[in-house]
Parts: sequence; C-alpha cells; structure tokens
Amino acid sequence: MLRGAFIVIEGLDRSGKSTQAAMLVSRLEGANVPVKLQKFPDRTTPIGKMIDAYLRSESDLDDHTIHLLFSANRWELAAQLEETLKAGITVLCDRYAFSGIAFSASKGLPYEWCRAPDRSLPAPDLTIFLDIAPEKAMERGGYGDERYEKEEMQRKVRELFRRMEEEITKDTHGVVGAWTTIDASQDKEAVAQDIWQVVEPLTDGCSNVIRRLWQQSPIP
Ligand code: Z5A
Ligand code: MG
Repeated sequence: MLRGAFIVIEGLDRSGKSTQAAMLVSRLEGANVPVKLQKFPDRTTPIGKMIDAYLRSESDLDDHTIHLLFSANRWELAAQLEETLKAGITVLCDRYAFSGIAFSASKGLPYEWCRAPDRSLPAPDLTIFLDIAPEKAMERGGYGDERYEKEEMQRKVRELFRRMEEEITKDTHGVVGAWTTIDASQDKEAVAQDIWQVVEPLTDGCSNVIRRLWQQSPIP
C-alpha cells in the first residue's frame, strides 16, 4: 500500500491558508482521498496552550523560548503524523516549520539557529506557499490583535519566506520536498484551482519513504 502524501500550506497572515486548507480537504474527500488536517500551532496540547497564551499576549516569553515551544509543538505530533501517512492517509498541514523560521528570524534571531530545532522532522512532499502583499492581505478585514499581526513584521516574514524558497529551489540545505508559490491575491476559487493542479498528482499516494527535514538520510 502507498503511504499518504504530506502537504503543507504556508503563507503570511490573512493569505487564506485556513480557507484553502478547508476547501482542499473537501475536494480531496470528494475524490475519495482519505485526508487529515493538522493545524500548527496546535493550540489544544499543553505546549499549544502556552503558545496560545503567548500569542494572545496573556503571557510573556523570551524569543528563544517561544521559538522552541513552536518547534516542540510539531515534535510532539510528529510520530502521530508519520503513522497517519504510513496508514495511507494524506496529511495537510496549515503552517509548519517554515512559519517557525520566518516569524522568529524576523524578530532578529539568527536564521540558522531558528532552523536547527526543526531539523529531522518529517519532510513534506509538497509545500504550497500562498504569496500576497501585506497591504493586500490587510484589506481582508485588517490584522487581528495577536502578536505578529503588524504590517512591518509581515513584510520581514515575507522576505524570509522568499529566502527559504530560493534556498529550497537551489536545494542548498538538503531535503525539504517540493515548493510551489501561488498568487494568493486571486479570488478563492482561482487560488483553489492553482492548488489542485499541484496536489492532484499526489492523490494516488507516495511510494518513496518519508524523508527528514534538512537531512539527507531517510526515516528507516
Ligand atoms: N507562528 C510562529 O511564530 N511560529 C510557528 O512555528 C508557527 C506559527 C507554526 C498564529 O498562527 C501565529 O503563529 C502566526 C504565525 C505564528 N502569527 N501571525 N501572523 P495561526 O496560523 O494560528 O494564525 P491565524 O490567526 O490562523 O492566521 P491566519 O489569519 O492564518 O490567516 P489565514 O488562515 O491565512 O487566512 P484565512 O483565515 O483563511 O482568511 C482570512 C480572511 O480572508 C477571511 O475573512 C477569509 O474569508 C478571507 N479570504 C481568504 N481567502 C480570500 C481570497 N482569496 N480573497 C478574499 N478574501 C479571502
Ligand atoms: Mg489560519
């Protein structure tokens, strides 16, 4: 039996990640592809609750500490994610390690330091980056009250996502899987159509072993 595909949706705030993730789940289910949606941060776990309190400014944490908590939140769900893939179920993640790097590095933490804790996590087969200008994203009801939801921060985050895209395309850092950038300023249906074009080839499942993020050797 083929394993499920591991697909990640990334992007700036208000780029439509959650909207597109929900639309993609419906489309996959309609095509009889078993799929599990996983959101990061997963605010339901004990670590996720600490992250939630931080994002809502109910607690204050050192920048390094919150970065490691975001990564720990992925690690605590990594084994379950792998099991799901091996059971033949496609996993769709709404944000993943790339958000972790982009947001923490935009606060001034060293890029390589930010990347380190996520090394060896399951690597996605495909990352879909929803690209939108921060000023355009703001028109979608404006940013909310959480930390990071500021135009200047979003601008820096976009630059960091672009750096990752460049490195991944050149394969500078080893395994990351495929990366595709989609214009998220289009209407919802047009974005969904662009996403389906890159996802459809993965709907039969994957025969290759699950790789590890930023590492050359595969998971045994
Ligand atoms: N963070 C981090 O620092 N480190 C990490 O490791 C991780 C995350 C994983 C919370 O994340 C914060 O955590 C986030 C990054 C940081 N901080 N910021 N910024 P989150 O994922 O929980 O954040 P969120 O609150 O869910 O953000 P976003 O708002 O995710 O937006 P979205 O999911 O991309 O957008 P949406 O909810 O689908 O759509 C937003 C609105 O636009 C909504 O009214 C839609 O109806 C509308 N929309 C959607 N698509 C369209 C189109 N195509 N046209 C017009 N309007 C649209
Ligand atoms: Mg969202």
